[in-house]
Amino acid sequence: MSLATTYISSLSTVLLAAANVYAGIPTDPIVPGQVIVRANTPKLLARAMGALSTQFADVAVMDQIEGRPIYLLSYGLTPTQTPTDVDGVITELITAGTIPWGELNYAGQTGEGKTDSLWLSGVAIGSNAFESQYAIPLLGVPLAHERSRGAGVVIAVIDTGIDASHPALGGSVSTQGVSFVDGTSNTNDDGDGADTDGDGLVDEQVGHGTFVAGIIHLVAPDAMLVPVRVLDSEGIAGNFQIARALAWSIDRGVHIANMSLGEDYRSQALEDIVAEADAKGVAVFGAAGNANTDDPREFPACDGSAVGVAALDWDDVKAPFSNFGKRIGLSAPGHTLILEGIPDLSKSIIGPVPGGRFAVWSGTSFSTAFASASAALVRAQHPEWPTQRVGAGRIRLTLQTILGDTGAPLTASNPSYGGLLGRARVSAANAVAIGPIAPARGDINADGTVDAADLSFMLEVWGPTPGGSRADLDASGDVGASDLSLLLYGW
Ligand SMILES: [Ca+2]
Ligand SMILES: [Ca+2]
Ligand SMILES: [Ca+2]
Ligand SMILES: [Ca+2]
Repeated sequence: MSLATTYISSLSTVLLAAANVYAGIPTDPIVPGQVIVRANTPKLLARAMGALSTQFADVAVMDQIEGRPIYLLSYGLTPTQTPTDVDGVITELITAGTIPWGELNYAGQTGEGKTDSLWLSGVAIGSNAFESQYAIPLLGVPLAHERSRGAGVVIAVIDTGIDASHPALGGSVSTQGVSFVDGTSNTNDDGDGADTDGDGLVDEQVGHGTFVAGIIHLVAPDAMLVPVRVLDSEGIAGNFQIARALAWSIDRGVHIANMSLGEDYRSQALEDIVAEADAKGVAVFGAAGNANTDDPREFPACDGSAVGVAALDWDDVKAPFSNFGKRIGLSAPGHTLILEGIPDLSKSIIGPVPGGRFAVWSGTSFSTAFASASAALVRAQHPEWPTQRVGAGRIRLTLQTILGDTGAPLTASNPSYGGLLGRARVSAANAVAIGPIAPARGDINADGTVDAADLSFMLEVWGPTPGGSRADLDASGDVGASDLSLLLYGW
């Protein structure tokens, strides 16, 4: 399915039940002619479509979030109708109890795409600069690696795709990702040569997912990354597809979902799936946004079931662009110093971009990657989760609490933002200092050695494991020969 290529702005009222009071006015564009509804039975869906058909032409089901009764409906508009005319019908359907909610399909996007922030590459920016960027010693990553490298943790990178061939990603990208962009299975971080959002920039967010993945891999080198391509080459997707991408990640058995994107419309579709993720032990990390504001809020960052991440500079001072607010969970580095067009590489966020290159960039997308990867290091220390004490529904909160309690305090460096940048700036070293040493890759039963017991566990679950398994060492969705060779490598 291709996304609508034209967008219109609207200050429409939100189409939620009255209990959901929104804190600001959404500025993200509506995808016209599309409405999302939850209809819990086929009969109720038919009733909702019937009601829509009394006022709109060609009402049809375009798509469904797999396994959930959440539908994307299309409808035709006459020249005198506007997309928000659907509002009245939705309100009636909610009042009648036919559907619990319905909403227009707004677009979400990368914070960087929203502010036309582009990555900057150059010959001087190489792998050495990448590996030694300021955030690495600041977070104590080398020390953290003595206790955890993220083995056994699977992270969904819900983004523009990943260039898995980039040397900086070193075999960490699963071959079995998914694309919701163009109906293909292509998860590469590719452009299409077209300026589909009409902002004058062609493919301005190509490289975003690769850059984010590179940061995650640098911090959590033994974690496996699953490319979940949902943002187009402009960095945009409708919130139906964003929610669907997270639902797919849950079903795929990931532990962490990195969502370096946001929408300032509070989508109930996304909120439902974020709540499901949290209940099932999938920790969602969302970018705070790059508009230096707390209103309107960005979602999923400000969803109470997700971890919102703001961006700081090299001195733990809030990045000028970073959003803030009481709903933000954590902060992490995300600011690059550029003077007269030249980046100061000692004060830069550096990541891989397609074509084997490296670039500098600024944004809360990247602070989100540092935070989610630090969480992956902690998650790897606890292969026993969920347990009775840390049930699935407490995993996200436990990770957030550990990172918040062990991080660097921010009030002294940010006196004007007390309590508005999350609990702390993440410290990977401090976060893993309090838990056990994480098992190595291949130590499936987490007893400290890779041996016959792990092999026998692997052989027991040999074959497809679509919902995830600790024996699926390369996060390919099945346990097979490549997992066996990784296990033997660590023997
Ligand atoms: Ca564009
Ligand atoms: Ca494009
Ligand atoms: Ca073992
Ligand atoms: Ca496998």
